Amino acid sequence: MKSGFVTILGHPNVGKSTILNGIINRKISIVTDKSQTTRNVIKGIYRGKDSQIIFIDTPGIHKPHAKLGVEMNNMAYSSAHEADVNLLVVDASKRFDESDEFLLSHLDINNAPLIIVFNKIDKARITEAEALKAIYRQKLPQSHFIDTVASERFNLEELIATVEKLLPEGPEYYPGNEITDKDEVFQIKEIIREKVLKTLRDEVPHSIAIYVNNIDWEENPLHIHASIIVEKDSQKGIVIGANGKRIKEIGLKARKSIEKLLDKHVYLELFVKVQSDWRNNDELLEAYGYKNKKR
Ligand SMILES: Nc1nc2c(ncn2[C@@H]2O[C@H](COP(=O)(O)OP(=O)(O)OP(=O)(O)O)[C@@H](O)[C@H]2O)c(=O)[nH]1
Ligand SMILES: [Mg+2]
Repeated sequence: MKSGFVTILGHPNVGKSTILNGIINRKISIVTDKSQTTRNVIKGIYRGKDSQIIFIDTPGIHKPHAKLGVEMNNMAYSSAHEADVNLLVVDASKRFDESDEFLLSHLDINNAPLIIVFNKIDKARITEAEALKAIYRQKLPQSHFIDTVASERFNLEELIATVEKLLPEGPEYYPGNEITDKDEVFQIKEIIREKVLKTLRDEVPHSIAIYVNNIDWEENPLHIHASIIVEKDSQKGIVIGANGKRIKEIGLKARKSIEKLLDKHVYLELFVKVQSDWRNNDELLEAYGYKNKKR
């Protein structure tokens, strides 16, 4: 069988997680309209007729402003280095600029085949998309090209077929039927974070982390006690909202999604906690699950 590891790389907000979810046909990586939504490496296991492909969603590569961003970029770089095939996802509706140069100069693809995925072609003008492709063709002449609209699942089958052709013969890395490497606690945290991101605007989302204090798996309803971490008192007020309205809304939406995930009734208790400058604190980065393990 054809098998291997395929890393999904690119800038924030280009549609990497949407591609992963579309390929696996389940929402295993959260998606929002905000940049830097994904903060971890998330595997999705695709099983074809005669293939097994482990797609790896990564945080969007960007110029980091805090240690968290450095960790996030490093997760993407090291996943790229270890892949059998890499996907570089670009937003086809955007022009090539210095941030793309930054990304290309940092890419460490270790000679693995590269597919450049021109996503969001629904938003792009044909002439501009062609100009963008000409630039990539010149900079990365060995790479393969494909157009997609991940949010509509357009051309994802084609993308999978292209990957299959480039993969080596190999073993079935995951013989069971799991579709992701992430456990339920991780998924619960991500659901809560997604609801916070979708409820808040502007700069606050980047300052948020979720910490699960306790889950009582024996209780019915299942009792989850989690904290929304922010960096400043003012952000705490924003998350809570007037008369606690916003945190109630976050809690309600998160509870419904978690119940769907676990197929159980859930009692979700949310607290907001200030941890100043946690994004630059090694210990807290580790506690919140954002520290790279040394390989
Ligand atoms: N119009 C359009 N929107 C898309 C397409 N694919 C994804 N989106 C939207 O683009 C936004 C970002 O998608 P994500 O999948 O979260 O992007 P990402 O690359 O994972 O972003 P980070 O996790 O921040 O690195 C979301 O609002 C998606 O719904 C597409 O093909 N066309
Ligand atoms: Mg993402």
